[in-house]
Amino acid sequence: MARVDYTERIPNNVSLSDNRRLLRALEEWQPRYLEWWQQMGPEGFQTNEVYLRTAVSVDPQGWAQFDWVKMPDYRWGIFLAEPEPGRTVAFGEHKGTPAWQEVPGEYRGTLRRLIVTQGDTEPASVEQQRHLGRTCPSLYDLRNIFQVNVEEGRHLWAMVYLLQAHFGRDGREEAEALLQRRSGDSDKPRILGAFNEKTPDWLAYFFFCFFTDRDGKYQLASLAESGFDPLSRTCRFMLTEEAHHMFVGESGIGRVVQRTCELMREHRTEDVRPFGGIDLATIQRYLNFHFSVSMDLFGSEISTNAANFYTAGVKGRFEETKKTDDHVLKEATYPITVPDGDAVKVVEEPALLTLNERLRDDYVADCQRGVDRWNAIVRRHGIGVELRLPHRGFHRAIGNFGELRVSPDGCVVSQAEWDARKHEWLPTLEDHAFVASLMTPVVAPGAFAGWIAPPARGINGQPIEFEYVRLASNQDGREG
Ligand code: BYC
Repeated sequence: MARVDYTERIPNNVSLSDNRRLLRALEEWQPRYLEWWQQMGPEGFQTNEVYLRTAVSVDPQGWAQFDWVKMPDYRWGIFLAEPEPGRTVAFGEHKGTPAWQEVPGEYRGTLRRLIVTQGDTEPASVEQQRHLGRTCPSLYDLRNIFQVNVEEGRHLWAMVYLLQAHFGRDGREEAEALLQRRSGDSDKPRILGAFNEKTPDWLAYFFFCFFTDRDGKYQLASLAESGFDPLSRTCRFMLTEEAHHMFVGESGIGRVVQRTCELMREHRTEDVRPFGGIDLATIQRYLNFHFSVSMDLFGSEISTNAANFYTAGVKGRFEETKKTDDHVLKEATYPITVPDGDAVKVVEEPALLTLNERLRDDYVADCQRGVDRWNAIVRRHGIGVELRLPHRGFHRAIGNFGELRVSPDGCVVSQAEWDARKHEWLPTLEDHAFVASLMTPVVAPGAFAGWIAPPARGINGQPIEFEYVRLASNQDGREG
């Protein structure tokens, strides 16, 4: 069961060949997906060989096989984690009953919407990142972004499989619509805010992988608790791939910080721009932006949607099954932060209504651990500056703080003060122009752009100077 069948046109471990109708539907969708990939996937490099990992089984050990692959030939397929025998719904009003193998009629709309929202983010991120290969800081980074891109493509496959297998005609229509919407398009935008923002440069990209992919981790982990077993199994496997994306983000920013600190020490100044580095103040402003747009992805602090998802058993909490409470939460409360005049205060609200905030809290704690690791790099250089997560109310568009202006340290400020100070808090046009000026491609094996340190080690035990993307055989990647 665990092994993936690669003799099929669509690799899978769900015995697709036994279900002719579903197989046909997916085979019809496949060429349209490839068309989308050619149109909206990475610009250039489509005929270059890339050192990519592909899933060959869903076992915790050895699911990844590394090989040279041209991206359009990547074996996108359908992989579900192993079923857990006797699995039951772990929370909500169906707690303790057998997990569902088919969609319960009463939750059809809710589940469809969650799956579509999740699915929509995957192609969106590929679209947001499509131009970045042109300005890669190294072959190592180029390979990593392509790995992330093909896996986001596979995550789209994962959601499309659920739609096609379990939602009939509606599911087929949604699968088509996932290929029609476009990140940032004013007529047919992607569903969630952060996925319509631009990812203009590699600093933004690394922060996106750190903050926005981490939202992916928390949302997928909550959906992995779902009583709808196929969704749970799909998300469990997706989470193994997601870990690499966050690694790319955390190590990417870590390497930028490292390089900045080296330049600060060498030139005894905070202003490393003249030496081709990205100053910590600019890094902080980028951090503020990406953290705040990712915070919005958790929805409102008070959400009847979230309460309904939970009570229905379709979306749980992070690590639901490890928690020791009643998993029904009808009586429980949870503290949330709300605006209070020009400050904020903490109030207790019903736990069921505040599930988005609870997940956001888990997320913030995880983000903080990453920021602490970046700060350890700064400290190792004997530099007394700290990167900080801004206040949860800062620069929010969704929820209690959506209508307010809040400074990074958590004070509610007037529109006038916001306008006067936002250049201190968010990347300015000038910051973007400066970072853009550093984005010249570096493609010699083992070479790195001057604004980022090399990684500690290569991919899959290969040396750092390994030719992770073969450009020589084809000039596609280097042409304008
Ligand atoms: N932008 O009760 P509310 C990933 C809408 S990332 C726009 O506050 P709810 C990845 C909401 O839809 C993970 N609209 O929130 C990362 C609702 O609309 P309706 C993606 C927003 O419903 C990197 C209304 O506001 N997965 O995988 O409890 C690369 C009121 O909603 C936003 C998921 O999100 C927003 N930010 O929760 C690649 C999991 N926030 O009903 C991939 C599935 C809220 O009024 N989605 N709204 O039309 C969900 O669980 C929920 O839909 C949300 C929102 C958590 C997103």
